[in-house]
Order: sequence, then structure tokens, then C-alpha cells
Amino acid sequence: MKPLGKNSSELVVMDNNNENNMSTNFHPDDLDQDGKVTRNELEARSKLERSTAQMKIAIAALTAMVTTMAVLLTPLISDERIRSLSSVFDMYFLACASIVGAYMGFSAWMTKR
Ligand SMILES: [Ca+2]
Repeated sequence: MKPLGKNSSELVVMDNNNENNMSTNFHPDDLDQDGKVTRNELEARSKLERSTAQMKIAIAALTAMVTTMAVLLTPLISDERIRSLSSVFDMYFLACASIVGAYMGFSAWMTKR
């Protein structure tokens, strides 16, 4: 595959000798399967991977909040320890909720753009 030039309309011809193409005969980034990977197709793939990573981070933050709260509600941790770490837990839950809220806000904003 040759590198993209500065011109956004320049096309990249797929490499037919690549082992990844043996089963489908199309490059995985060739979304419309016309045999050429355009800059727009590469950008679409990049956006998809970025939004998937952001979604995984938001899910991890939400899962961490729920798991932490569930552990704190069990008798595994004494009330005294929870009281002494209450300011830490405040910041922890605020940070996790900010991540989830930012994801929700930005994803809603990106769909309206
Ligand atoms: Ca294409």
C-alpha cells in the first residue's frame, strides 16, 4: 500500500498479496469494497476506533463506580475506614462520574454536529 499524499482525493490501491485479503479479497478499511482505500474511509475507521475506545473507558468508569459502591456497602470494610477515606471516595466518584458525563455529553454533541 502506498502512502497517502496531501490531496484528499488521492486513492490508495489495495495490496492483493496481503494475507489479510485472502478470505474476502478486500482490505478491511475498504468500506464500500471498491478495491481502493480512500482517505475518507481511513478517517471513518479512525473515528470508529476512537469512539469505541471512549465508550470502553466510560463503561469501565461506570463499572468501577458500581463495583466500589457495592464493596463499600458490604461489611468487608469497616465503617471507620470508610469514614476516614470519605474525602477520597468523594473525589473518586466525582472523577468517575465526570468521565461518564463527558462521554455522554460529547457523544450527544457529536451526533448533532
Ligand atoms: Ca473504497
